[in-house]
Amino acid sequence: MVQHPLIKAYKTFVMNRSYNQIGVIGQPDAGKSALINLLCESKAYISVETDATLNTKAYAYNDYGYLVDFPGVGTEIMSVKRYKKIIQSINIQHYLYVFSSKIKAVDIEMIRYLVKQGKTVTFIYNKADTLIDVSGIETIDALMHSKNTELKVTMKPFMDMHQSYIFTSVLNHSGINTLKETINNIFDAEEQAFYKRFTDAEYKQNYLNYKVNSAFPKLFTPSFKTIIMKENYDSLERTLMSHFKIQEDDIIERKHKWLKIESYVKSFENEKSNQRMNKTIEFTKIVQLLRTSFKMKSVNPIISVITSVFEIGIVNALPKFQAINKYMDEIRKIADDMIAEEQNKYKQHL
Ligand SMILES: Nc1nc2c(ncn2[C@@H]2O[C@H](COP(=O)(O)OP(=O)(O)OP(=O)(O)O)[C@@H](O)[C@H]2O)c(=O)[nH]1
Ligand SMILES: [Mg+2]
Repeated sequence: MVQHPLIKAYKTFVMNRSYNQIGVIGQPDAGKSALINLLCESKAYISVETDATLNTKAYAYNDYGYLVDFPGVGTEIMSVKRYKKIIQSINIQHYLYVFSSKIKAVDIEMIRYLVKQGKTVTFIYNKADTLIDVSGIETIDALMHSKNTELKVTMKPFMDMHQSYIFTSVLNHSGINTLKETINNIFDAEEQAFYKRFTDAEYKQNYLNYKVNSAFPKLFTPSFKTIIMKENYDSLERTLMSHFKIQEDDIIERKHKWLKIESYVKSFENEKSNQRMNKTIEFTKIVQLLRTSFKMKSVNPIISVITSVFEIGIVNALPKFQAINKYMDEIRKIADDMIAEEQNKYKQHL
């Protein structure tokens, strides 16, 4: 089923605040890429946003989750400092830390950093097929046991250490099912959390607030002045509708009482209170309207808007601003209805 653009956009908004990626980091040459290659059916990667794009690649693990391939920690091209920067810029909560040899100082530094950042770390010991005691005295179980002791002793000073390595081998596939289970559990929990957020009333409001706030720079382009001077609001209406990803059909379908910006202007102009208000109050009200309803971050559009207010005259400008504000409110209401309908559909599945 093709999803409505508004719903798609809301989904992306919630997704960007969720965790559908697991980072695969660890020692250089430990087999991180080989593990991902084995675990992910789809070999096609998608690049991760942010400037980490150059260094990381995300591979689809299942319908919900991605495994993100990182370069090895502590190589010449990837200093620990740079590595930390990448981790900071990426929206990943869970990491698999892959070893294939003794724990080194850079590993400890990285893991300590991850823990400090509130990330969860799962320890993998890959190339388990190479765990052989050359003297033939120790069994594989004894070797694994001493590896786990090393891990616990090293990590204990800075994290709750109740986990052991998941021993894996890309060569003979040992431990791969256990690893898959661990990954599935993480993604299942995250997917549940995603749908909880998706169906949350507060998330819907956050999204709509964000849409209202980000409408401002789109409305107040250099042509804005001419538009309101000529009282031709078509393009403003189109901009707002496409910004909220609402189509005429959506409005008609919902039989929403719908007025054009122009009619709102007329009704605001007819309000007696406007004439009674003193000019300072009116001006303050416009600025307030701009600040509260648009919560804009940049100062330039506000200057251009204030300039046009002076040119048009405050008394003339006020009803126009009120009308645009009211129109945006109406669009917001429709978007709110549409998201609420979708939320209810999903709630039945939860
Ligand atoms: N014996 C054995 N070799 C493995 C295993 N996994 C990977 N390798 C080999 O180890 C080498 C490194 O594998 P990669 O997957 O490139 O390692 P990586 O951790 O991604 O390396 P960087 O990205 O450079 O840090 C390759 O030659 C793999 O074939 C394993 O389980 N057992
Ligand atoms: Mg690699």
